[in-house]
Amino acid sequence: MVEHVKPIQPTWCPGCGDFGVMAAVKKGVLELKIPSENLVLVGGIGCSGGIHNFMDAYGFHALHGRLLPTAVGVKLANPKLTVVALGGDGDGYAIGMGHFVHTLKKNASIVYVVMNNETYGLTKGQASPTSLVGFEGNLEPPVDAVLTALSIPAASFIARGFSGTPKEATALVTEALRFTQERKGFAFVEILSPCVTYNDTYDLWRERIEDVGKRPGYDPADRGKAFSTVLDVMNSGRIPVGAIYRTPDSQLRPSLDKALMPDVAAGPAVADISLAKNAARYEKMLAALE
Ligand SMILES: Cc1ncc(C[n+]2csc(CCOP(=O)(O)OP(=O)(O)O)c2C)c(N)n1
Ligand code: SF4
Ligand SMILES: [Mg+2]
Repeated sequence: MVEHVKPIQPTWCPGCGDFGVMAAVKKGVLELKIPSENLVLVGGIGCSGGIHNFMDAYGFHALHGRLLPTAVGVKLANPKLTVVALGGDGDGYAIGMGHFVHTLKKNASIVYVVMNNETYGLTKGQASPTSLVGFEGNLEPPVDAVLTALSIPAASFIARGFSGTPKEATALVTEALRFTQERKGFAFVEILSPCVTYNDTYDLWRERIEDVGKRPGYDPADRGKAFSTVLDVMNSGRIPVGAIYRTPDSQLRPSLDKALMPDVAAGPAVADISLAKNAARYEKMLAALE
């Protein structure tokens, strides 16, 4: 018998930005009518990474920084599934940074949502790779994951939203979900998601965000222009948000899942591995070992 486990109430602090991120993901899922049995959420370790417990979908709580290889594995096992990896800035850009870069390069059709609060929320507010100089004694200027993603030629959808502007964040997540449903490749959406307990940045971010799409002549299909505009916005002391880059359809290379499994229904997880169906193949494999 299959047991249906109901989502639990979120355990986040009241006002945590992650509520806005979850609302954006839920709205995107509802808009695209993705049935819960076809949706897999892979959470990282951190306050943010618990999100899969609060939604009606399959969930996997990965090791710290290892949610991306797990999510790619799920997609390759059954490409019919919509796979969304969700974690924090500490999980994704510190211990998980190597996986982040290589997952951008691999380009499997999964969504990656990073809830960036510029701190390690779960472990009580230490500096993370995105913390500003001076935060909790931090001496190092922050990394910018959007610039990192733009520098990787295979990265095909790159966006940044803010949980304080829910309509825009929802539109970005929905576009990312649609992008991966069409098997176009990896969709990366960082959402600025304030930690009201250890780094309350709501007012600062509300004042500082700038939608790159509103700059005259901005073209999200032009990677070079996207890079220089993002830098320009950052150099003016603002935070670039919006649909920053998407590879035009004419330039898309096949995603990893499409290249390996053109037939979406033929994933190894749904293959018939019964003895009756495969005896001849198994015998051939055994003979090859002799
Ligand atoms: C291998 C390993 N190292 C360290 C930790 C301790 N740890 C738990 S959560 C976390 C960071 C969480 O920060 P972030 O990913 O930004 O998530 P947030 O809580 O801010 O949402 C760390 C370092 C761990 N659980 N596992
Ligand atoms: S500690 Fe911060 S990140 Fe964690 S639930 Fe509370 S507000 Fe959110
Ligand atoms: Mg964090």
